[in-house]
Amino acid sequence: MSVCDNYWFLDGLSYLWNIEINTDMKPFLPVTVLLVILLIAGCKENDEESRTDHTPPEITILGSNPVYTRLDSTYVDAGATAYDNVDGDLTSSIQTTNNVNIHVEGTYTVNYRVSDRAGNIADTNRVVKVLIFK
Ligand SMILES: [Ca+2]
Repeated sequence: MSVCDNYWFLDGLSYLWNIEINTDMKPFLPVTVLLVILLIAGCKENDEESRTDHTPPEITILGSNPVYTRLDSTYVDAGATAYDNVDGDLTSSIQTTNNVNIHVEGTYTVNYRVSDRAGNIADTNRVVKVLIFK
């Protein structure tokens, strides 16, 4: 019985190729199956490793916290960095929510949120106070 049957159609002409496993190669089949099983087992081990990570990333807020800024000035957030015990540098994955309205006096928060591959979430805020300086 053939293991692989490949049909190739080229330029309107059909060519039929029957590739059968040579009887000389049959002893290697169990080895191939074993290698595939080992590969799958290896992938599962990696999954287990990421599932045992229960430590959330650490977010470091850059610059001042809180920040005091003048009404109607320009607020440029200094950002944050994130580092995880397993995934390493996650700074580029930080989701920043910045609702500072520089034209309305008040206290605002800039939120930084990041998750590692295992799903542990880190969440931290910077306080921004928009003030009228007299
Ligand atoms: Ca982690």
